[in-house]
Amino acid sequence: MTAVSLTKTSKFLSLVLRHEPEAIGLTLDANGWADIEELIDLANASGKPVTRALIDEVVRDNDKQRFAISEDGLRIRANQGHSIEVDLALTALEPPATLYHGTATRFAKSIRNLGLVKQSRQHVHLSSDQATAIKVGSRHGKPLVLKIRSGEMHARGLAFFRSENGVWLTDAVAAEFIDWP
Ligand code: HQG
Repeated sequence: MTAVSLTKTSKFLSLVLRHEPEAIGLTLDANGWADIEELIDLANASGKPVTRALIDEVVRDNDKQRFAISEDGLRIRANQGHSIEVDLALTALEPPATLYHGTATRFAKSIRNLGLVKQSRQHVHLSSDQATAIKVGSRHGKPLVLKIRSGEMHARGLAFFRSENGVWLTDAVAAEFIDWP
């Protein structure tokens, strides 16, 4: 399969599995799973040429492992990044002492005032390494990497989760837990 069709399919899956299943009339269950056959039928009916082989390839080769297929092979969901409410049934975990958040310099002032807030997503996303944080931040402009004192937050009772694809998630990060470069 060409890289272009894989990227297009990945973007399409992100749209319907994280943000707008209704765009093709799809329904997700409470845990964010969609029936793969139904997704393919609805996608094709709305003019998106998606096949099972293409989906399997995207899930297998996706650089960030954005999607997971259920053990029975019948269902698919996004591992994180939802704006619609789904329960990923993640277990709270102790985070490393430090995590990183990649953002853009233009958000600095507001972050200093408000801390990190989840905006349209279900969580604030944090990375375990700086290189990933730079990539995440670059999507928004000139990257700015903030160090988050996650160990201290956890000690204060704030919950952390890690998605299937290794992204750390938390509800919010108060300004006091952020170290600036
Ligand atoms: C910023 C991608 C102003 C925040 C990535 C970020 C990630 C504030 C933006 C995943 C703020 C939200 C998520 C405040 C936070 N004032 N700006 N108080 N608090 N922000 O896209 O973390 O490729 O919703 O810094 O790899 O950039 O989609 O979140 O810049 O894992 O799989 O508000 O999306 O994954 O932007 O990215 P986003 P994000 P995928």
